[in-house]
Amino acid sequence: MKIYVDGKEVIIRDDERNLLEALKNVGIEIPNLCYLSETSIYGACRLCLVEVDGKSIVTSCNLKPYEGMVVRTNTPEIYEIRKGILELLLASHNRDCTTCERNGSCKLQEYAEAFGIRKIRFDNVIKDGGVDDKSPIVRDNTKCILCGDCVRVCEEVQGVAAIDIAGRGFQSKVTPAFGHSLADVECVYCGQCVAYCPTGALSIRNDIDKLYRVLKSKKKVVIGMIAPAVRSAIQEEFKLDSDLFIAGRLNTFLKMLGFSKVFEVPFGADLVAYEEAHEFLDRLEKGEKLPQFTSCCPAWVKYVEEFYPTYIDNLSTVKSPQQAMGSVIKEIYSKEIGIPKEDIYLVSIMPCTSKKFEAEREEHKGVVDLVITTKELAQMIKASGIDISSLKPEPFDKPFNLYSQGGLDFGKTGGVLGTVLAVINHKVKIKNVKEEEIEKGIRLFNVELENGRNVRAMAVHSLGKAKRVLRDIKEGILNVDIIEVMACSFGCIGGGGQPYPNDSKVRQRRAKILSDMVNINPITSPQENPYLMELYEKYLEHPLSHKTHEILHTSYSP
Ligand code: HC0
Ligand code: SF4
Repeated sequence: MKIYVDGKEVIIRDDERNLLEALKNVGIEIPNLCYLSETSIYGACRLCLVEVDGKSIVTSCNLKPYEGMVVRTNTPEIYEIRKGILELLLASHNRDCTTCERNGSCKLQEYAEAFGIRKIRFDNVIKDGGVDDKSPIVRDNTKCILCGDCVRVCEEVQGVAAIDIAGRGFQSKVTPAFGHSLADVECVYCGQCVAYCPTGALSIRNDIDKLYRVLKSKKKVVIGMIAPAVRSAIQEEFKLDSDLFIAGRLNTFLKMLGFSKVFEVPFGADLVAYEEAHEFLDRLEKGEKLPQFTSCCPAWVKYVEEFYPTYIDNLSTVKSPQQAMGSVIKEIYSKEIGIPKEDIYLVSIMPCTSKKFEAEREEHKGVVDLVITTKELAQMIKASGIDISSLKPEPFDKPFNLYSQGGLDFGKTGGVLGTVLAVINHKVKIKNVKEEEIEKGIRLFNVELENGRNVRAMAVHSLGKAKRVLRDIKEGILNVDIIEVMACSFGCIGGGGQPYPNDSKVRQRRAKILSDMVNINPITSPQENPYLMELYEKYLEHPLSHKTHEILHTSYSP
């Protein structure tokens, strides 16, 4: 379709959702603070104004483009209105920008700068509402601009609806029911509300100071482990392109900081997939607790516990790679190196906010001592003044430095399932796999085994899609044997702890970066990981052994 924008002819797709998105797709970014392509259109901020021939000044988020449309996006009138809106927002905004967690990555701050706002004509009246920091997700209502993005993401994308807008007029605020803390409601700490919040109203608990304190005291041996998805995104914080060696550089940095060893969480992913594949084959054989649900995503596990407790037994009892590997380090590796586990301080570096919650769950206490996010690690690098791209990448430490392709692929949707299938293929041989996209976010795999058996496997990303799948299972419409669920869309690469922006477009780019890293690895299945096999031989005996149940398995609470 041909339209005219600021005097220029522009070709846009016929099926664009609205003018705002159509213009974005041809490189014209209309200012806005509340538009998300992932959710319904809300139209709260009124910044996305354009002037259209025959219509005057209108919002572009709810305007369908049509053939021959004549649009002006940046007239002096529009500039003035936008500036006025920003001033009004800032007048009721807590402007402690220098100490804000979102300083430098806040859209409101970015627009205030772009529109040259130096003085605000109105008094600064800050809404009270207090700060809720009882969970890994920190809410500060004094910085909320009521765009509603968090509410829509939580309800429409995640199917949780832990927060809503309550009250009227100036007293309106985003809050969990009855003014509770997020720590006391059904929130699963996926951090997707934070990923899409344009200001500092939602942020992630920052734990860097804790880590510095431990490093400073020198009382503990600090060991780190880096999750798969961190390396797909951290370079964004430094405006660098993808870098195949970034993980090695992160290792070098952590060693310079005082870490004694740094391991690869993808090793833990191999370990989990190996154990979980055997658990699945066992359930399949017995015909019980099917479909088996993966359990490595803590937000998904909490979702099942909160909303579908009758399906708790379907969750794999294998711990997540973070916790399984943490247990191996504390229970086995500590003895190997002759250091009491109490003297080890284990830090995991994750793209995920819910991993902070997972490490603090009662049953996992004392295993992973601290979880920091991709963004927190990037912040530490920035504070050090070190140019990360100039660091020589160092190999990770043995014996947890090898992993299969799938071990790294865990970081994106389908990775866990693919690795479990790779283990099965080593044992039973897979003859054929037919893939079908049921809908965006839900893929079904018909797996034909050489022994004549068929396995129906499913990979789902975002909890809203998981909700649909669970409903279909409950109603008997869907019949599957094993399901991988990752709470964040596109998997961990889109975790709440990843850099901003963290939207679908960025996530797709991260998926490609991770695939490139996966594809250069010659180890195709966990069984080919020599250190993993050695771990079983020396300590764990065999999958589903008494020993693995002690160290690698867990239970859940309704
Ligand atoms: Fe993930 Fe994981 S893949 S959840 O996204 O399973 O956070 O990256 O570390 O534990 O391996 C996150 C990423 C992990 C775990 C692994 C799994
Ligand atoms: Fe909703 Fe996830 Fe945010 Fe909790 S962390 S409020 S579940 S989007």
